[in-house]
Amino acid sequence: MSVEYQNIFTQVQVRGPVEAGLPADTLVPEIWERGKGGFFSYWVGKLGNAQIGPFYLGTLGVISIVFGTLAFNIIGFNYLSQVDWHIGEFIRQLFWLSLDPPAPEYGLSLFVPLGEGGWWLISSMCLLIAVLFWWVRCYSRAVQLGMGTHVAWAFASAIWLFLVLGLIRPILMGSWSEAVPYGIFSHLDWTAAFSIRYGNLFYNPFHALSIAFLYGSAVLFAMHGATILAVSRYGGDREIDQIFDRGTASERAGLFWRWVMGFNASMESIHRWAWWFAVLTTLTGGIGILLTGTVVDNWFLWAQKHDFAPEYPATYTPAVDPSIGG
Ligand code: 07D
Repeated sequence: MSVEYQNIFTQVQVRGPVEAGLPADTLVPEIWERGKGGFFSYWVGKLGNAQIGPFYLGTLGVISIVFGTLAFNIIGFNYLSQVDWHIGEFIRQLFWLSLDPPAPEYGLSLFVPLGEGGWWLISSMCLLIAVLFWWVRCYSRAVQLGMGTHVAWAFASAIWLFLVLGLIRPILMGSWSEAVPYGIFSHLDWTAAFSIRYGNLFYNPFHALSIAFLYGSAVLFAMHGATILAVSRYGGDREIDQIFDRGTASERAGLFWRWVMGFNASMESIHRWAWWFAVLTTLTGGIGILLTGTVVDNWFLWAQKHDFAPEYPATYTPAVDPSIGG
């Protein structure tokens, strides 16, 4: 048998009793009993920890899952009804099916015929409740474990963009029809149409910022993941222990980056870099979408006004609209 190099990333799958972790009432008394079960999966162990469970299913989790399941099923059954309840067609056309928001004439009405956007409104409300309750669960589980709430705040940034797209901007624009439809290709079409309608989103500086942070997140993650893997043979996976030690994986990793680009992030700061880049992707994105149609109607003209998109040459003759004649 070949001996594989082992670090805490590549754990040998030793099977002992299921590890329950801290008692659930470590810090705050609980009304919920944490699940007792838990099992091991070899293949899951290839991706992460081999142990699955025990789960903590609190009130917030139950509410979130119930409303999330409702949203998912309302969307799915609407798709099914669109193909006359034919399962084969449902599968064949899945990517083209869509549950759309109400048409513009309904404005912000909450009473819309079910088949004309009413189901979209109901599923959106369910989805909103599910996402918000999942956020509170995420926050309260962290507090329960005596952790910081960094994950919850990063999640809040994603929810901010989600809320701007589906709730805040449509309300400011006075119509649910502004919101994103629930469908694979329909939401892609919506995205492209949105960009064209508002004069090319590339000229929206917040879209640009969002892209910079998105790409930046990918680069940082690649650099950090690769660096830690590269020094895991020296114990780099014990990141935090190594911050103050000499001769460690950490020191080599830092030295490597100082050799390569003259600067190195620290074991702690790299995680702050990653957190901020990820959070700023959706934070700036939400600002960009919020401004579109509310404050700025055409990003290309806006960019021309601010001297970073070219003016058309003076010789340019505008096309004549044939319906007006001329
Ligand atoms: C969407 C929000 C958080 C999600 C949450 C999830 C559930 C359950 C279940 C439905 C991802 C809640 C829900 C858990 C769901 C059920 C059953 C996060 C989201 C909380 N763009 N663009 C961005 C690029 C162009 C356009 C961001 C690149 C064109 C629009 C990002 C290019 C056009 C919008 C980005 C490019 C256009 C965006 C998204 C290149 C036409 C947005 C960031 C190279 C196609 C969004 C400011 C993100 C935004 C957005 C990248 C091109 C339109 C940086 C790389 C010019 C309309 N674009 N884009 O993390 O924020 O999303 O814009 O061409 O709304 Mg863009």
